[in-house]
Amino acid sequence: MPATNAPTTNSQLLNWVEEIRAMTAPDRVQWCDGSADEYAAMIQLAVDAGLAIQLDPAKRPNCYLFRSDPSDVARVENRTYIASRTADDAGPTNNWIDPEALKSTMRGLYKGCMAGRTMYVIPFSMGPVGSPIAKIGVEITDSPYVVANMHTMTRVGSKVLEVLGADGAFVPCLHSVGKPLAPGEADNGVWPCAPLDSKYISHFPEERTIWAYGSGYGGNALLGKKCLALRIASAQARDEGWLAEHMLILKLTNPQGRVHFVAAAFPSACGKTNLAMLVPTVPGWTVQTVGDDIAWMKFGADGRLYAINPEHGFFGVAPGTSSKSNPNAMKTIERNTIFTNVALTADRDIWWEGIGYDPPAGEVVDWKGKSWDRKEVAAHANARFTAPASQCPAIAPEWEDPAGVPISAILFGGRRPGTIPLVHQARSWQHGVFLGSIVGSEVTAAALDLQAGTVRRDPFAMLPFCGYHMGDYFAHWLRIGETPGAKLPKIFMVNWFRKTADGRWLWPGYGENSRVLKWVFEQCDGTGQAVQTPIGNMPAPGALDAPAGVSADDLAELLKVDREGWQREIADVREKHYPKFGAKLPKALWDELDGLQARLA
Ligand code: GTP
Ligand code: SPV
Ligand code: MN
Repeated sequence: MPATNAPTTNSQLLNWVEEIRAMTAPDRVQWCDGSADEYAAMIQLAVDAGLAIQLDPAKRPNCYLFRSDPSDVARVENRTYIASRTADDAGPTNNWIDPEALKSTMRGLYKGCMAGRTMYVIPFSMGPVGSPIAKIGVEITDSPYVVANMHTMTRVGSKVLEVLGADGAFVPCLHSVGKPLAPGEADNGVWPCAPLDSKYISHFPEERTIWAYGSGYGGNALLGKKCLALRIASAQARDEGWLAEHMLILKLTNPQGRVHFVAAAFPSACGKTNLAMLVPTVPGWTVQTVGDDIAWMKFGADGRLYAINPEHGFFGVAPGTSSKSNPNAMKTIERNTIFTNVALTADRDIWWEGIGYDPPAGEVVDWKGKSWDRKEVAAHANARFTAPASQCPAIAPEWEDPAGVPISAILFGGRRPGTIPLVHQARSWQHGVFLGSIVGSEVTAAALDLQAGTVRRDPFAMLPFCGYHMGDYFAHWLRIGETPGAKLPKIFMVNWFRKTADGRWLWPGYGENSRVLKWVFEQCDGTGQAVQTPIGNMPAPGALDAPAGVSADDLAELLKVDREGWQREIADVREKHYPKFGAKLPKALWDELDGLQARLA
């Protein structure tokens, strides 16, 4: 069946759809229009296939629970490929396979892989439809779960095809769960996916093309997010002089009504959603959300960096989300939300570790679909909610402004039990790039194949998301700082995750992080009280007051320069981290490392 009834005359798109149809052999092709009816139909298909459960509509209207296969619960970093023409363009931190060899392997997998299924064609926009910074992608998938999630996470629909027109360009995003159905076979309650070693999340940066196979989960399958808006967009941003980053964007307003916008890069499951939706404990201050995961930043005519959130929803970590830690997220997910791998209560509601209350009486069904034994976790550590950004009570009025918001400060951070203080400010853009380049974090459950808890370097929180050689990426950031007429954001490093030797959190985090945001704001305004230290500016004594439960000693520990810790940090960067990048590690960063060492001596 050629692409009849196709709602487009774009011949490139029509040809591509036909090529993929012929290769994957679906039973039928359906062009998605992004309508509420279509969303409902996708959910109904999943319910009928035993893959989704409706939650109590009185408590949680239009909300559904999905349980994925235990082998398919997070991004798979060691099955993710940057297949640029040469291995050197992918660099030492990406997996590389020759693009022709990879395509040949994957064509073998794709052959007939949609048998028994419908092939959906999803035209979507990252960024407001028609905005000059938005990018159009078209995802082909055989998963109704993916279609429904794409409705929430991106802007899907006929309007996108109108903007695309007869000859507009789009990023082709091919996805299959990799589980063809034999005649008469149905999913029958079993989450469809392929075994780990035939999963591929592949990127062809020069061609701006994505091929994903075998996983139905999150960033592996919702291809607008990490694949397009970060890996492909980062390569495009390098070529065109802008930035595609793993950053939240928030609007910070002081009691006098003055505003600064802040972007922050923390590795996966290290607090972006929580900071973006924060309810300040400091009286009179307000935080509003522009985005919680991705920022595209370009210079405006005034020389400032303007950021847009290319997404349309939140794919947020469920465990740890409570009315106390993140009331805005809890309100966002009251309706129209897909929950994946959380626990189900007897009253047909959701539950997870750290939700802030005990489950009601009766059986709790864990994320694997078994009666919860109360020994293992009820919700998977990377269980997530998919909810429309527009439902967030704290959403900033500017969140869909195609012009973006001017960024005053950029924060870098990660989970570091020691050494890295609560906050310090880079001495310059170049020093800030150095701080971004050495970001380290304890690994979280957001990636399937890594040992949670060990510290790894995750430069700019982009290690799994940079679509090219990370040494070139550092150089790109340095070049951005040399843009003539640029009024650059100030750069800070923060760490909410300090622990005592006996494992107690030194800092309460969440809403109390507003104390740090206040100091950042004041540094941007020139009214902050700071002391110069060998590592950069830090809050002067009294400039940042301790929240309840944080003793003066704790605060001193949080804000001290740990010279021994930094010596170990420098040695690790010098011996293990920077050498990975070889000749592509910009000399300016070695200079920053030497400078830091000299100042600490
Ligand atoms: P991705 O969506 O994977 O990119 O993650 P994210 O960076 O948006 O992380 P998120 O805000 O969802 O937080 C992940 C986990 O960290 C949750 O379990 C949070 O409860 C916890 N967390 C977030 N902020 C803080 C904080 O300030 N302190 C502490 N101790 N935990 C936090
Ligand atoms: C992350 O892992 O950083 C996420 C979730 O934001 S996923 O979209 O699955 O990559
Ligand atoms: Mn993320």
